[in-house]
Amino acid sequence: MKHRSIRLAALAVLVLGGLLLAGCGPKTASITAEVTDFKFTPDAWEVPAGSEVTLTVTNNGTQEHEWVLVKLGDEITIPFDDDDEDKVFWEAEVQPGETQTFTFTAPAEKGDYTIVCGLPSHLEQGMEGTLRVK
Ligand SMILES: [Cu+2]
Repeated sequence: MKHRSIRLAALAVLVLGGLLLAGCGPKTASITAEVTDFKFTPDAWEVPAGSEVTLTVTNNGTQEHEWVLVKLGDEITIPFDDDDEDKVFWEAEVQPGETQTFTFTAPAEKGDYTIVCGLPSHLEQGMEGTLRVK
């Protein structure tokens, strides 16, 4: 009888511990983007701050495209060139006709982050979106 209650207590600790870990573990999010010449669909996404994000990008255009996450508070100056590279938080590139899945850690700071395609003239033609980190 005594052994049984010890075992039950141990089980309770395991279950509670598991619940606590699940509650405190890294959040995850999955988002998708279709890129074409020259637009993101959708052009707005939401992820939890600090989450592990799975991003699937399908390029249905005829050219290579990028999904560039710009650091909070930084503005890209058109055209996107070398002086904008240090404003990049994270970026993905996908060749035409391909679908690729990436993972990255969302910024810890909440806010609306700018998404652009950094290839010459693509931002000018409308390849811009917003990632809301909340
Ligand atoms: Cu592009």
